[in-house]
Amino acid sequence: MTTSGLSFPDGFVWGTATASYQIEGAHDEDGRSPSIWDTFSRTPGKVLGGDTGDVACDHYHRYPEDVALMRELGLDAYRFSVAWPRIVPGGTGAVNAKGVDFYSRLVDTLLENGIRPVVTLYHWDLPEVLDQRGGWLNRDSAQWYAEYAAATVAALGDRVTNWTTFNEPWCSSILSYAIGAHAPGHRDGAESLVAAHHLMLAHGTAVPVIREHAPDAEVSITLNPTQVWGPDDGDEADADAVRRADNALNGIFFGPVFHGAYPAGFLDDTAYLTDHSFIHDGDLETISAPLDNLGVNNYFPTRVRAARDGEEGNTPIPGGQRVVEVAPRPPLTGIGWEQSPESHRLIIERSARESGLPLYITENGSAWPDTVDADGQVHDADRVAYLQGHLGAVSDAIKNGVDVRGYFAWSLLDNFEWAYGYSQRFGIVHVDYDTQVRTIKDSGREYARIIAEHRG
Ligand code: IFM
Repeated sequence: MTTSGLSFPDGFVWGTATASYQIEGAHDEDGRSPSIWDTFSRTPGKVLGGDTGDVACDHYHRYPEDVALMRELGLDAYRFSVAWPRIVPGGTGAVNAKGVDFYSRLVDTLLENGIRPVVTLYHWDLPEVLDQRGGWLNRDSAQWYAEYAAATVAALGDRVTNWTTFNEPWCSSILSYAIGAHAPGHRDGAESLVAAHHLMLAHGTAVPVIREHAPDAEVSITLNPTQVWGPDDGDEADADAVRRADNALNGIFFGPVFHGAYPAGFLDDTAYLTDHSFIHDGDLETISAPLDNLGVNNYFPTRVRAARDGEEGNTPIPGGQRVVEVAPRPPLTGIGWEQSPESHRLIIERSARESGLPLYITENGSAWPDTVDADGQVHDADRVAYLQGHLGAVSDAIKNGVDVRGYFAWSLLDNFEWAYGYSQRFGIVHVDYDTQVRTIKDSGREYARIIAEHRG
């Protein structure tokens, strides 16, 4: 596919993204305390192959080499997350100077290389000590988080101008507390609603705190909305299944964060789980604090239908009792996710309508079973095609009037893919986990070519 017909506005930001636990390693160095992912990955049966983030890509020690790779690729920006257990190892209280120093050096190195740091404050690595105090089920988590955010922004806010409160709170709540696939691995629908609410409360509580410490910065949240498709057969039950799935996947965050209310029907649909007494007066005003932009992470659409006579639903999403999630349609990526540039465009357009804000595509990418060939190169033609197709969708959304200001490929490096361990490679740079040798894949070179072709 040629990408010359794609169009991106002047100043469009080209970047890549990573997350602390997925790449840093150095799990017990310089005062870092364990996170819920250290505990979860050490729990037998939770992560494929028993893999952990103990070493990961050793980015903690190799960040200068990784920044040099970014420069070679011609990136404008690098989106990374800060590990709360490095900054405040006790969860609350004392700030760890060595942890701060690591991110300070990383930020300086990026800036010296002309790369803008785009920082996420929470990408799933809650300090384990806080989980022992109830984690996101404890309403105090909003204050714990705001304190941690204040310490981090106070330390880096003189140089970092783009702050994101949370990455994909859907994963830290529904996937982690209802489905149980992510840390802390609970399977309780009611808990997942409490966690989602407290994550949003933490977000809304921290927004003014971030602004206080970095008055000129842009503040955002990154959500992972997904286009929900039903059979489109005019069947009322199927339409209701789509509505319920859409509320539990998208509306649960779009509603409170951008409209100051949970989506229509959601509280009734989930009343079998809880009386919602965790929602206090004033919470929704706090949660809907004005933002400067919205980060959108999107990889695939979701397909559902209604359960038929006597059939059970097959998904534990809250309010989804009669929802059946159906198989993705080919073509699939290596991890088994449906490839659909059309759904990518649709969800970008929806995100713009819901938020009324400029957007950044803060993650998009695909996993494939890459190998280094005899020529020393990684010929990942499937990832190249996915990248071109999805950038085409971004360009189409822009042509349709959406204010998309940047795209961050997931991911800079192959890394620890959560419950899949190291079995899934998302990087545009290959990592040999035995030697830590990095090899730019064909997709990385194609991304660099597209960047050069379209740079304002
Ligand atoms: O690896 C993850 C990332 O941490 C969050 N978004 C989705 C990616 C691929 O699963």
